[in-house]
Amino acid sequence: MISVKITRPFALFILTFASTACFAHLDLVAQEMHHHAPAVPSTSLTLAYQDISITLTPADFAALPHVTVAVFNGHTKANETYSGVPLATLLAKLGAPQGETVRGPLFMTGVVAEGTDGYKVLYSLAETDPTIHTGQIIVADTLDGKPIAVDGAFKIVSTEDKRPARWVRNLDKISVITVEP
Ligand SMILES: Nc1nc2c(c(=O)[nH]1)N[C@H]1C(S)=C(S)[C@@H](COP(=O)(O)O)O[C@H]1N2
Ligand SMILES: [Mo]
Repeated sequence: MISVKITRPFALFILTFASTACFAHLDLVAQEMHHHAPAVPSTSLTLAYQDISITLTPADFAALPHVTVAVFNGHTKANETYSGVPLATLLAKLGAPQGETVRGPLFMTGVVAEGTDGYKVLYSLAETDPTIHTGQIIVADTLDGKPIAVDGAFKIVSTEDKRPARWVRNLDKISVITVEP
């Protein structure tokens, strides 16, 4: 007969660990599923790079040159037309590296887009740069000609994403970061 003796502290440790892992998983499921949990509408957009930070109001933002993109939302299965400002234009205001200056270690630069609910996604600087990557990434302030409204003043939209998981609603912060492997 093989008998395995588990001491009480060890059993407690296993229990704690297992339940933490389990709840961490549920948290991920919740993030993925409850897309329209009560959200705080974004009312401004802060752009940050190194020690530079710029905050734009919806009025400041509306005054910038806009582009329009037509996308298929793979989640709602609807065609959508967004109008907004290319992310590259916003990053240029911060003096973030772009174009031919993006070389070597600068390819380890990321762009984090965050919503008022704390939902965050990572784009790479290279994919935001039209001289490097195809497709468009814009910060939209209108959807089908109307303010985004229930999803806040701003939403980031990427034309190359089939599933809109990186289309952060209630967008209120964009940070340029160096990714450390
Ligand atoms: N702020 C915020 N944006 C978010 C999410 C979120 O939880 N919070 N979920 C993402 C996911 S996983 C999807 S599929 C889409 C769904 O948004 P839609 O129903 O408006 O298309 O929003 C994305 N943007
Ligand atoms: Mo999703």
